[in-house]
Amino acid sequence: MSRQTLKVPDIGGAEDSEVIELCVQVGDRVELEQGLIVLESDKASMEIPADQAGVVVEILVKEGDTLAEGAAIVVLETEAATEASAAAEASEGAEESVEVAPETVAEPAVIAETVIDKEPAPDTTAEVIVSVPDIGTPDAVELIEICVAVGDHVDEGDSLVVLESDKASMEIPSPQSGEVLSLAVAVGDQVTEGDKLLVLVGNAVAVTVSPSEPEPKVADPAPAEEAAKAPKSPPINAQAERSEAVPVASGGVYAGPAVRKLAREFGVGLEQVAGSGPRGRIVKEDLQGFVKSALAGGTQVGTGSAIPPIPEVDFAAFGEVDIQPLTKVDKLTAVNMQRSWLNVPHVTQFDEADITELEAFRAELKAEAAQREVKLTPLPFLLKACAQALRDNPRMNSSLIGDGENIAFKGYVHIGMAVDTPAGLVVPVIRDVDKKSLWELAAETAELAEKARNRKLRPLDMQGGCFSISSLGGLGGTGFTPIVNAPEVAILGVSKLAVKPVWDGEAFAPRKMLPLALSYDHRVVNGALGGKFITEISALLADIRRLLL
Ligand code: CAO
Repeated sequence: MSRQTLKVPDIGGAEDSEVIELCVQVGDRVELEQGLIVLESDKASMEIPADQAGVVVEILVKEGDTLAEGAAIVVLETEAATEASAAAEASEGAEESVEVAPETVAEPAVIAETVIDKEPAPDTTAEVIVSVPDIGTPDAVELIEICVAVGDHVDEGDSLVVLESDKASMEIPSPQSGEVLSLAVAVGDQVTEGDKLLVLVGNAVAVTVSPSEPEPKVADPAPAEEAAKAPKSPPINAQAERSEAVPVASGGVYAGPAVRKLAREFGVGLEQVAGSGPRGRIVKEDLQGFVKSALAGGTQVGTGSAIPPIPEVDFAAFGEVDIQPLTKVDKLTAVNMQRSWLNVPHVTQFDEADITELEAFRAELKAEAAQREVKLTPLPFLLKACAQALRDNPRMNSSLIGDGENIAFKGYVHIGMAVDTPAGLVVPVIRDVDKKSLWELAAETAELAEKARNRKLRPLDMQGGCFSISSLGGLGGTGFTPIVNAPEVAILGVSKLAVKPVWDGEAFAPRKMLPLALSYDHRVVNGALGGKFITEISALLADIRRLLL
């Protein structure tokens, strides 16, 4: 028997990280790689695993302590000073790479960036390995289509494969022209940035894809600027790799790798589980509680809460049926909608904006729009009006923080717009709407809608939204109640304008009336604010000169 003090390893420069969770107690037996504590820096939380097995005899830290590399965490009684620990001691500090079993590295925040170095090719038949480029997420995504076959000639920019993440489908273009020599992937494979896709025989430029210095990535829903601001971490050593840093809110879920692994084993989607840990972190007990209540309620794990399931019906018993698989986007939309519908107490408020003058102005701009090669629909005006109303009413531009104790007021105005595509509903986000002109917004909305329909959106294009607009005006209908795109707190639904007789004090006049429906999260927005907000939007649309005020 011997006693070993386990310390904080190299955590990639994240000094002064706070202990937010103790995962063990005195007397617990811990296995190699089992989480001891969870540390949280301002960029990420990370579970610190045991680098040897044994029984905990003393815990040297408590929640709230701030620790840096080298700080003592626990004292373990290990079974004899094993060769393994002796070897570990001997190699302490050595920066050699260690193979890590894939399941022990759950969604690492620190991933290898790839760079493409272009150099003149020594010969014209150089083999070129084409790998998955930066796809804006460290998570593995599914390869759903291979657009080329061995022997095909491709030009630079031609689509090679299509990847589908939880958020979007994206085509990966060829970095250069050449002939496809071999394929390294198959449909259904899960791939991440840097994975080899295929080999081309190039004809002009040798393109090599090589890993560069690891760089921290902050995943959804943190805004892109955050990721850009994150300091470059120094090269991590083997110990730091095993520390399994995870994004604070990877995929909108805040949980450590051990809990993620357990959730995978239970087949539970963590987005269904409420976190009771610090800052809404999902801890093991939350997951166990969720599974217990799901079982007690007679529901299948993975289908949601203890709500009675809709009965299975044999549709074929009543006539011909064609069963088609849902797309990934459809499935994700279903989860998101159900999550919002069940979590957010919705109120929907209606109004009609008199856009007679706006439509006259838009008609006047038709020739100029054609000259600029943009289509000026009512949407850019709606975006502008919403941006101003969001600026004027900060609570509409906020989100509840998972701990239920705090609310985040956003200093930026990024607005999502629902786009109907053959693959399903997607919501690309237009950044800094308040700072853009109508022409810029017209061009950008058209470009994003086009990208959405051609599956060219990147995950980042759909992140960071503060508010959403769902415009069904081009399609018709007199009104609908949109579902809030949580954690946003409100969404504006727009229906088709209709010419209606409106009393002007002396007579009825024909006016172009635009039906608006504002749904909001009643935990954050009360009826008075909802009313004020939609009235302001109507007023801005009725007299767009007010957008200048
Ligand atoms: N009333 C009357 N006409 C309208 C209108 C309105 N409220 N809004 C747009 N139109 C007109 C446009 O001016 C355009 O007319 P012209 O072709 O004569 O110029 C036509 O309808 C088609 O517009 P559009 O749809 O091409 O462009 P848009 O800027 O209005 O909208 C986009 C772009 C991407 C939002 C839209 O195409 C779309 O996908 N909407 C669906 C959103 C959706 O699915 N929401 C549901 C989400 S919840 O299930």
